[in-house]
Amino acid sequence: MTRARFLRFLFFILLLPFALSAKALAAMVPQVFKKGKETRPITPVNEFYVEDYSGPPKSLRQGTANWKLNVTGKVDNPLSLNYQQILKRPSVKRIITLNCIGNPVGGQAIDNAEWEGIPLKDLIDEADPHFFTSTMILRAEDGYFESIPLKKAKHPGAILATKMNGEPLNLNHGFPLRLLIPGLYGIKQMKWIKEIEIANHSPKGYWHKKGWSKQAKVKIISRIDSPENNETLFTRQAVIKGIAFAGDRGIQYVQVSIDGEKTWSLAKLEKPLSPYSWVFWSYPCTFAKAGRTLIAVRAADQFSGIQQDDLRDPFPNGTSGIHRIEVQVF
Ligand SMILES: Nc1nc2c(c(=O)[nH]1)N[C@H]1C(S)=C(S)[C@@H](COP(=O)(O)O)O[C@H]1N2
Ligand SMILES: [Mo]
Repeated sequence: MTRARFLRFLFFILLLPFALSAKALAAMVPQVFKKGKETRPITPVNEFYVEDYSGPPKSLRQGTANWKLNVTGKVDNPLSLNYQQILKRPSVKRIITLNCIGNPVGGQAIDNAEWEGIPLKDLIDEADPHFFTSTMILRAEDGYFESIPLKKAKHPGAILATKMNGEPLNLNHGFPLRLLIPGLYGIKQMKWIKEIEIANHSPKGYWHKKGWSKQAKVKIISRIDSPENNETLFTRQAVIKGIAFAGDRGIQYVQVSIDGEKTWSLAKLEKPLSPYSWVFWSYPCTFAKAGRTLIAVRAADQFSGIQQDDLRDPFPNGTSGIHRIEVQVF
């Protein structure tokens, strides 16, 4: 071994325990709920996964009397809006799928809802940011903080939502106001938001400080929902079904393999509910023989090509690992 290689090796060994403990510190544990066998296009509010680092803030349990949304920092026209003023502004509806960056391959920490609220762009335009500004620093009532490039405020899907599936937001999902920006993982979709500071520096967010991605751009995912892993199928004919999602980049096609990934076939896609929604796919097939059968799925978006199976660990950037299941065919 050369000296340089030995030093690199030593460096790696010495850092290993730190890397492992950093990972433990960074544990992100979404709460998921039992669902029916069929995944529904719009997830009912009470089945929608919940994740936050310390629960809903107590201050909001009493209502919004002490709550305001402030747009501050390098702007010509700082804003301070109470709940009633927010409700009076023109609103839009957006169907947006939310996906936790910690969601494992085949995991359930991804759901879809129709959100209603005010376009983020309108609010930021009204505040009138100074010319050389680059960032929105976000702060929430529970102490959560994040930063997001200011250009994301121009995203046509970005809204500050007051409603979820036609009902006022509940406390778990961010009442009175939460942010949604298509294309980014859940860590950026701030609940209980109270301040947007326009700045030209970008401090680390809560999860970024613990080693998770700064950008949090969603990767392509696809999931098999039916049949289930280890299910026994009593006929050779089956319809394999599931979802695929690529943030705001649109799913172009989905492929299924039933022969241990030797060959792939195109699945049928349903029309997505919006440009920012998951897509339902199905693949009717006949299994060649009885016995243990491997099923896998992969998807492609409109821009970056086919889903890659290289990194299956969600930490630190989220995973696009291929979902594989095994069934017993009779
Ligand atoms: N204020 C605040 N917003 C937050 C969080 C948080 O801990 N505090 N967690 C984020 C994470 S990691 C995810 S995945 C989504 C989950 O949103 P949901 O609970 O509505 O599904 O909220 C995000 N917004
Ligand atoms: Mo998350």
